[in-house]
Amino acid sequence: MTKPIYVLNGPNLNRLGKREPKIYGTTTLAEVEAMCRKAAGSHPVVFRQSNAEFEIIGWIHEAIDDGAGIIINPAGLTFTSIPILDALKMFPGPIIELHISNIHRREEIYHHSLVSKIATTIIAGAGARGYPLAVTAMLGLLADAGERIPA
Ligand code: DHK
Repeated sequence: MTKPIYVLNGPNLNRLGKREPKIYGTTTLAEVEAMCRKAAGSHPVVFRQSNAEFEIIGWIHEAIDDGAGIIINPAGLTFTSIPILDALKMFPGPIIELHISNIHRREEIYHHSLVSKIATTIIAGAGARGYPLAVTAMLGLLADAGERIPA
């Protein structure tokens, strides 16, 4: 059984498409999910979004037991959530931190990611295209680690 790639999204990302389009673009979260599934091909994907920290932590715990890799855009929780960092520290597989915008070109409050302290790699500033990019990178990381990647 191929363990899925978990794609987890934090607060306000449910509003993609309408949320500050000059920063986040006009792609909706549903369209992002479709992009991820297309990029994953036959590899299973669990795609979720929540505005609640506890739900994201619960999904990380689920991934610890059942997931191959985690792609996470914690959104605003990126900079504040030690519980999310602590949960990610328990995950044995690759972690890709993802941001639609380049957080380092934005206001100071967005410059200090807690998640970067554990992430295998970081993708920021590629817009919504960063998501399929992250899935492709994750498939490569899993292949490198010897995880079975369907042809
Ligand atoms: C999304 C958010 O909601 C912000 O809080 C982050 C991130 C940036 C993004 O670019 O995807 O700072």
